[in-house]
Amino acid sequence: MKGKFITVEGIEGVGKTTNIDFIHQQLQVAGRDVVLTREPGGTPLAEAIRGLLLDPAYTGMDSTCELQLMFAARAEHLARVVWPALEQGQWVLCDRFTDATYAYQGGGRGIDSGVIARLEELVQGDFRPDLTLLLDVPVEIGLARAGKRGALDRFEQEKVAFFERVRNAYLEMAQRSPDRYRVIDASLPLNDVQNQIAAILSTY
Ligand code: Z5A
Repeated sequence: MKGKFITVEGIEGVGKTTNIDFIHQQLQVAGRDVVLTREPGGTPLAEAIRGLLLDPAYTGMDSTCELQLMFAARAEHLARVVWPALEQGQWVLCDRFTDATYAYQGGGRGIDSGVIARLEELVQGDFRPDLTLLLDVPVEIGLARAGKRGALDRFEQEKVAFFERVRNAYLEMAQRSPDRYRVIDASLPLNDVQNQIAAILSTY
């Protein structure tokens, strides 16, 4: 692929939405032609699947159903948005990707990582992000920030212990893949968080 694939990850309320426009802007200033997208979602069909996944009406959804919906949305997103953009030399900045599946469906729901790896192989082969920015905060800070936003989606209704497992899964992935991951202390004031991001992007 000619372009670069950058993903942004983290637990609930960590500040991805707040920072992704900043990251987008930094990349554009550096002269990159950037496609900004998200998972689950990014195409009309994948956004419809996102609607099912987040809808509190489906609280208690079977976890393997949830896993397969994540990968169904991802297959569509990769085929229609991500791979064509990268082939044309554009950079793709994606709000969450497969690491979120390992963190939420693996760490959070307890699905065996070998099962996730088989779907990963089916849907994306050996395609992986070039760079992953992990915004990290203690769970209580993330949930306190997210709690100010009003109605909770299906994931946001989970308990603290779920998000602790998700956070630990992310930190373990970051430890295992130091070349791809950069961990950002997102508990700091926004300006300090964005200074960390800018420093990372300036060396990339
Ligand atoms: N999911 C999954 O399970 N498996 C998968 O494979 C994938 C996803 C791809 C939707 O994701 C759900 O899908 C997600 C995991 C699951 N569910 N959860 N949890 P999402 O990314 O769309 O949803 P989200 O994690 O809830 O993201 P969000 O709602 O966009 O939150 P955020 O982006 O991390 O936070 P924010 O809205 O930018 O910030 C929250 C508040 O904190 C806001 O008021 C900010 O002004 C404030 N904030 C941000 N930074 C700071 C700092 N530094 N200081 C003080 N206050 C701050």
